[in-house]
Amino acid sequence: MFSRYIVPALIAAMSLPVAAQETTLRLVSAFPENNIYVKHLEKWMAKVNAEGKGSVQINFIGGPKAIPTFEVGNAVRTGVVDMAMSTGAFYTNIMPEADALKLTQVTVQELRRNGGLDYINRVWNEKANMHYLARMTDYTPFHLYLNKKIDKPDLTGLKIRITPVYRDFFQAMGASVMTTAPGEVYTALERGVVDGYGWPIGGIFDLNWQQHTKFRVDPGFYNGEVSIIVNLAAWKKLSQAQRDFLQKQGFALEAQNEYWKQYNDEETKRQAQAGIQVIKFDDATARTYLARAYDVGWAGVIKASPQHGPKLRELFGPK
Ligand code: 173
Repeated sequence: MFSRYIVPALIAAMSLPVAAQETTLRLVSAFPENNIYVKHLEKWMAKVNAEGKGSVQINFIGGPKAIPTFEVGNAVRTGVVDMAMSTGAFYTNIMPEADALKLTQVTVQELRRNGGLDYINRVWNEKANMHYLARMTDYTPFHLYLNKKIDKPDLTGLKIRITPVYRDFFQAMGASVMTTAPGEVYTALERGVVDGYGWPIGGIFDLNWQQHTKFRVDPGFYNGEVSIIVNLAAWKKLSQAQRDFLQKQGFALEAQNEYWKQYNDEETKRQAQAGIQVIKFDDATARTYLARAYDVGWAGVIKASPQHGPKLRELFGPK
């Protein structure tokens, strides 16, 4: 009689203090809400919240209307939010090294094997107060999109919308440049404030840029990086079990990166169907174009970070 009721109750009571509480982390996106990366992220968050009941939950606050694109890095650094989906180019105001992530020529899985991700995390911890949880894009080149025709890699007289991703490369080709968040590209194109823009191969339809895009320049260059970053204090405050859970979810997100190959193929076709013409350089010009992209890209990173740039180059380079 006695033990049947009291003992289980005692055990339950004793186990209470050691059972971790559920923690809800607030996440913002630096990309606008109708963008493909947000859609991809939403599926992931649904899975995290389903599997993380009683442990970790993610509360999606919203996109740049909640926190402007170029402020998101600072919001994560200071703990205004716990997590964000962003790209390094949006938080070079915190650490110039962030923009180097566009220069990886190996997959994130290889970076986890070769120590590249550990190195990233050391720098991100120290300089940005962030844990770099997961890279959710790979196999995603950037392109130059234009409304004026060119026949060689010379952008003299053209004004191009950029982020730090493209700055050194487009300027090296003579462009004048204007930095905007993705959310302002449509208006800049519509008003003819810019003659073109940089963006990955996929996603231009999300905000209707195809309506004001005549040409895409091939080949693409670099490797678009979108990732989940976590405020370091919020990360450390989690229990070991919660961290393990969230990191495992991060690995699962990274394991989906092959998805972008198919998506990017579809987007290439969709651009052709929308009447976007391809400006394709001959092989020799394309080779020089690409070599120049990486040369000026790395020169920019190494100039901005003589301390970490050379090591990142070693870790990010082709195998
Ligand atoms: O806004 C951008 O063009 C940009 O920097 C970027 C970076 C990664 C993925 C998509 C866009």
